[in-house]
Amino acid sequence: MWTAGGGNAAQAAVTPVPFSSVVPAVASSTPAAGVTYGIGATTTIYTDSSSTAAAAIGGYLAAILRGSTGYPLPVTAATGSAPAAGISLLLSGAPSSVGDQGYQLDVTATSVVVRANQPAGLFAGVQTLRQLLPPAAESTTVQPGPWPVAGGRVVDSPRFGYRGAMLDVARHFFPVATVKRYIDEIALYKVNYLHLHLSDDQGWRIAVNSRPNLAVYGGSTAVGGGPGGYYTQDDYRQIVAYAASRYITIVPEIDMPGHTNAALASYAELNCDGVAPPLYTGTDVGFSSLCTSKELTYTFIDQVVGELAALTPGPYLHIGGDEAQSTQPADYAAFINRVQQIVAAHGKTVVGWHDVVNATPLPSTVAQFWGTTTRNSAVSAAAQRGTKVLMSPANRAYLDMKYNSRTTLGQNWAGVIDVKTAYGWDPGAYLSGVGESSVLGVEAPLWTETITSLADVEYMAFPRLPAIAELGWSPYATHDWTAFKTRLGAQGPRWHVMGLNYYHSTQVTWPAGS
Ligand code: TNX
Repeated sequence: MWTAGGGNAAQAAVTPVPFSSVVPAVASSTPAAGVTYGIGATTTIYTDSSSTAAAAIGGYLAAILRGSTGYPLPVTAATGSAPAAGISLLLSGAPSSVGDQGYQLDVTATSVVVRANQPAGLFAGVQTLRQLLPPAAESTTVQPGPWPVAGGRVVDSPRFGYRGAMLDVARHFFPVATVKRYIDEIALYKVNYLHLHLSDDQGWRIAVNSRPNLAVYGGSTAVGGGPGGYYTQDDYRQIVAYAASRYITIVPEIDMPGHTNAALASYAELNCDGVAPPLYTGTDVGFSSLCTSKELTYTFIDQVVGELAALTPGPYLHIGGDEAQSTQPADYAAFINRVQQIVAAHGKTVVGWHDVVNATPLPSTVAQFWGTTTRNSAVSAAAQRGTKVLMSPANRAYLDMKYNSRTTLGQNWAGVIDVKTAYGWDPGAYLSGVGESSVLGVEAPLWTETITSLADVEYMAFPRLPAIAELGWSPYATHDWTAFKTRLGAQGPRWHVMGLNYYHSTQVTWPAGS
């Protein structure tokens, strides 16, 4: 038990959160028994004087903690490399082994020091620090405290470079504020990519200046016939910038050649017969296709990809490619091959659902595995030839699957997925013939045929998203369901404070207050 000293008379004894409670599990840690740092009214946040990014991360941390502690928490440039008393965020002195995304955290009785080689690592270290504080630290109103942080050292870095979430904004549209909130929620678990499924049969959600009908008409409805919506390019830039401030890269997806009814309805000339179909608000898949034999189709794709690439600072552009059941296999392969060239010409790396391995993937093309088996000969053959695979097995990582038969939201075509199932697999050894070195990372997709609100998104993502995030970040040596269900449960009181609408899975050990 620890009681904060000086300056705050009304402090109750509070046991600091142990390093073993952090999600994703940290790669290594050495607790210092009996040592505790306490954030207090005079705490200062020092940031590396050479880095505006470090200053921004300090400002981000201060903004979170000012609300709950009520302390001023000034953010100021660190002088020299020796850590002052207080909290320091430094881009020096981290072991090179933590790479670009990892960090070292040292907590003594007088200081908290996060060291990293790159700002992304500092940001990750700050997420760990947040989780080491009591859940009340996430409150937006002033709480009594105290604000202890357990003493010792954490040295932490990710297993995989890509840890993603996907949000389908096509089946139902979600406003910018919802996407920003989801970004904040996934950042806490060191997720560093957010894939946005921007188009599908039921809606086109991004303004394309050269093709205005796509958003204005193609975006005018949704599954079930709602009003739909779309992001203006300014909206989209805001999302990209907000994500970047949380060290999350947006991966935009335009799904093609299937899943394109909204586009086909918006421009008649995209159809082989020149006739635009009506808008579609059902949930069938596999009925639509761009006209792969028309030259105009590729001009269209070049315009769309060109505008999207210009809005995308990140390396990846996702071309979908799934469930193209209305496109002949030879036409599909030729189409995907040509679209890969278009994406490359706009300076981006292609990601496609794993169906794209049926074409000829460029050496850089990433295949996103969404199958429900642990054997896929086309994907493993591609991996043998060098294709990198992003792991999203639908019966493990799909956040739109029901938790169990009583879950009212979601689907069950890939099975029901409670937390133990979501957690219980090894991305580096899951797919036969696709070894760790072929795996780029993991992604948890949330399809939204049945999902219509932020509350729904949260309910399906939590607590499974943190489970997938841990598979992506933590060394497999830390994998342990018994430890995980307690570590994950400790997030419950935090989500409660954040007003996050999570599913209270009976598989998880939730403490009081969650
Ligand atoms: C399959 S997964 C789809 C999506 C659906 C999803 C629903 C994939 C690449 N395609 O079009 O939304 O199932 O779970």
